Amino acid sequence: MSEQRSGKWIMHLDMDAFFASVEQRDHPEYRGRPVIVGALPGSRGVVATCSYEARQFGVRSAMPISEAHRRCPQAIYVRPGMGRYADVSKQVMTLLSDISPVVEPVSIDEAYIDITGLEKLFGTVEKIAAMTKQRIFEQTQLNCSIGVGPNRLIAKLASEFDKPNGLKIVSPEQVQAFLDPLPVADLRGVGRQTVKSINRLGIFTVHDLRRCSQELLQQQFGERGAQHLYNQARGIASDLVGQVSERKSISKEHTFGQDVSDQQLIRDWFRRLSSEVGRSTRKKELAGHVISIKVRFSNFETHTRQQRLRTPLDTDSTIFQHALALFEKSGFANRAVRLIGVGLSVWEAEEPLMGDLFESEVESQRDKKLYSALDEISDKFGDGTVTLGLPKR
Ligand code: TTP
Ligand code: MG
Repeated sequence: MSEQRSGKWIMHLDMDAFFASVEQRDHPEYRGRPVIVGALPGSRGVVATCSYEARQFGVRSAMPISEAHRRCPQAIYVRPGMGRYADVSKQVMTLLSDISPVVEPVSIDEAYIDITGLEKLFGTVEKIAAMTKQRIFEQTQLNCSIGVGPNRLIAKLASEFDKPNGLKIVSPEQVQAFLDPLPVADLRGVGRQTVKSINRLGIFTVHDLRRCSQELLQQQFGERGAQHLYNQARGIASDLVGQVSERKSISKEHTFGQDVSDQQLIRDWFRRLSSEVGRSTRKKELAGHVISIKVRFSNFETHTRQQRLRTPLDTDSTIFQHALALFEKSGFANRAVRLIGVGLSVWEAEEPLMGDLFESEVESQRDKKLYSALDEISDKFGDGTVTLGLPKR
């Protein structure tokens, strides 16, 4: 089964209820019970994630903890133990790279793996997926869901399809039949607002979407948005898997003439460097997945800090906000600095940044226009000629 004569096999793996499962593993008394990881009841924070037992009560990631507590007061509430989660994540990623040399971690509990050609080594793709699940379980006592398909989109949808503890293979011949009954909300970059506008057109499933003319989609979602939906409805997507490479890191740095402790000045330079990084990123039609900062103190001691992002960045203000937050969080803020830098590690955006775009369509379209106008002016007159009025902190 699942013989694929040409083309690729991409596997997507995502741990089930990740933080909550680690807690249940480490605290046997939590097993089989609703566990909510995140803020504690009585605070103003949110749910990071919750066990599947808690999901039955309607609790979800990012829900205010007060709402979660209303829905499920009997749950066990725990604060995240990031160190332990990061250790497990490392274990899982290492194990994946023992199976294939081409692994792309996309978040703490999720990765794409190119398993093309590994059949000779391990047997069918079904066997490879089952072996991966088994190895992960043996090493971590945790379940994951795996999807395999001819490209990233199908692999990702397949892993979501069969959650939790799922294993779903979609061969190239099965792609259309797999996609057609799915609700459009399952597609990438289709947020709540987009679903509403699509539903208004009488489109509910991928099958409906496929029958919709490209003109109509273009009228509604612009050329890029329409193309993205059109492609997804037909299972057309990138099959490239790769680690974020240094080569594709865009960074800018500034050395001060003399050591600087003025926080406002440092902030202004972070803002300026962020704009430069943003501009280069947009020019290349890329989006950043890891943001980094570099700080050199007067004694030449140099530090870097980086953070993987849940949502790709390409606007000056978001790059600036993340860079500054990293700086402030790192406790560097009260020392005199000699150099600062901002960097984004990027890879080709496999899809336009539609999640953001469609959530507030008008605003994002305006932002895009504004940014491309700013980019043009800066190209003509040099860096730093114009910057946006970025939020003051
Ligand atoms: P997800 O893989 O999105 O969620 P999950 O693993 O908890 O559950 P699922 O079985 O549906 O995959 O995210 C992985 C971890 O990232 C999750 O365990 C906690 C963290 N996270 C947050 O902190 N905030 C969020 O809003 C989300 C979605 C996840
Ligand atoms: Mg997960």
